[in-house]
Order: sequence, then structure tokens, then C-alpha cells
Amino acid sequence: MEDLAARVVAGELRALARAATLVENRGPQAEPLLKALFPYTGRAMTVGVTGPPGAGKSTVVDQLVRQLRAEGQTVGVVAVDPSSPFTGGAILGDRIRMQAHHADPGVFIRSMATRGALGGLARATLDLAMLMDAAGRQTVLIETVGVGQDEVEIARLADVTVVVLVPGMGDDVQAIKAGILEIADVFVINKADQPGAQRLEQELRGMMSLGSSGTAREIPIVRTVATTGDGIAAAIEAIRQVRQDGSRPERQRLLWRARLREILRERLLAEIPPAAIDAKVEGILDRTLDPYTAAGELLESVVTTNSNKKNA
Ligand SMILES: Nc1nc2c(ncn2[C@@H]2O[C@H](COP(=O)(O)OP(=O)(O)O)[C@@H](O)[C@H]2O)c(=O)[nH]1
Ligand SMILES: [Mg+2]
Repeated sequence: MEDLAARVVAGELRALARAATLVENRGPQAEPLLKALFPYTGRAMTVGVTGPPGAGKSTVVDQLVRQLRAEGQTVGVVAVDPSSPFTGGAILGDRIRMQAHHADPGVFIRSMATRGALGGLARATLDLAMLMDAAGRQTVLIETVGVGQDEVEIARLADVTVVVLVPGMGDDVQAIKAGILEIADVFVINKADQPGAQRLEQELRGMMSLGSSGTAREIPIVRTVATTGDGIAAAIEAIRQVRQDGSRPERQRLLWRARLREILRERLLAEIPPAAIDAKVEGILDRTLDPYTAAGELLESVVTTNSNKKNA
């Protein structure tokens, strides 16, 4: 493991690929590896790219990669593919786009299916991003579909969150507006070659000036045509500006608070045998036990078990 970690840190591509598989599969080797790599993380610029399906997120990401590569930067990409059959076409498109970078060792791409396991997905995604960071990738792009809470959360925990929208969404903007103003650092209006970009921009500016809960902030809006690359340079400039202005320390605090809680939750649950939970459920069903007392007792049993272990 030490050896694999050392090879990842040295930027060895094959080691990175192997480590990524270990992390994705969440086997027993994942944790020691992540532990060994942690001191080498925190250097990359991580960028979350989120937005509705079909908005052009993957196309935007692909163009960002091209531009960053042209500058000589090394790049990592984590794409979270919804496993829904309806988006199967999009995944195929992603595969084809990825092929274009296949021969370039400066681009490391991993795509993950959501497999319905929500909490685990967020963790695996962020762990993968950390891995690429430790391997010295200068920029790590994380593409998620901005629908589920979990996916939005992933994007939000990056250094910079880009929300990709498209003209002609009409009421959809209203529908998602509560969430996006909170998480967006940069708005990309993609498919600006189609009618309605101007109107969407006005809507977004209107929303910003209303400033939900009085926290009006100026979020940069960039128009792009990802299929041609138009506007991508401006998008990168906006992303870098946000990172420089830096809500980074606060973001990092938020990130680690959330992740530590998640690890704790996972560990705590792992300490409780499923049979013990089932036994409590029986009691709750026949009303001899209430769920609050049940939870208290289970928690108590973890504490007792651990103090016994210590004393043994
Ligand atoms: N007209 C136009 N089509 C685009 C643009 N960007 C992406 N597309 C197309 O929109 C479709 C969905 O793009 P994709 O990147 O897979 O969207 P994602 O689901 O958000 O990742 C594809 O057919 C793209 O070629 C754009 O700027 N203009
Ligand atoms: Mg996509």
C-alpha cells in the first residue's frame, strides 16, 4: 500500500488507475491508501460542474480540459453518470468524448455510475477527486447532474461550483432557483447559439438582485457554445477569479465538517449489528418499544462495547 501511494504521489498513471479502482470499490484497501495520500492533497483546484441533464455539462467539461491542456496543465475528471436508462445516450456521448483524451497522459478521467447508492456516491466521488489531487493533477473537474441533493452537494463541495444552464428552460429556472443561487459561483449559459440566452441572463440577474434572504451576491455569468468552444476561455477566467477571491478556507471547513460527520455516521452504523437493529424494530412494531428509546439503547450498546474493548 505504501508503495502504491508513493507511486500515485509520483504521478504514475497506472498506479493512479489502480488506486482509483480500489477507491471506487471501497474495499478494505481503500482507507489505508487514502490515509497515506491525504498529506499530499489540497493543492489542486477543484471545480464542480452541475446542471440539468442535457445542458451540455460534459461538452463544457471537455472544452475546459482542452483549454487547460493547451496551457500545459494536468487535469483530472470525475464524471458521475446517472445510471438511468433515459440518459444512456449521454453516457455514450461521454465515452466518445473521453476517447479523444485517451492518448493524453495529462488527462485522467473516471466516470462512475450512481448505482442508487447516494451517500456512498458522494464519498466515492470526493475520494476520487482527492486521489487525483494527491497525484498532482493541477485541476480536478467534477461533473454531476444537478438534480439529486447528493449530486448538488458534491458539486458544492468543490473549490468553485459552476452551474450550467441552457436557454429555453422557462419555468425550470424558477423551479431550481432556490437551490442554484446558493451553490453557484459561476453561471454558464451554454447553448448560447440557441435563442433565449439574453432572456435567461436577465432572469438570473433578476434573481440575484432579489437576493434570497438578503444575501445578494454578484455571480458571474458566462455564455458559451460548448460545441465550438466559444466562451470557454471566459469561463476559465471567471472560475479562476472566484478561486482567487477565495471563499476557500470557509468552503474547506464546510467540506470537512460534512465529510467527518459522514465518516462518523458510517462507522457508528458499522458498529451496530443489523440483527440488533432488527430486534429493536420488532419491539417498535408491537409497540413495546418506542424508536427513540431504541436508538438510545443501540447507541449505548456501542459505547459499552467500546469501553469493554478498551478495558479488556
Ligand atoms: N447547440 C448546442 N448544442 C450543444 C452545446 N453544448 C452541448 N450541446 C449538445 O447537447 C447535447 C447534450 O450535451 P452533454 O454535454 O452530453 O450534456 P450533459 O448531459 O449536460 O452532460 C449533446 O448533443 C451536445 O452536443 C451548445 O453549446 N450548443
Ligand atoms: Mg454529461
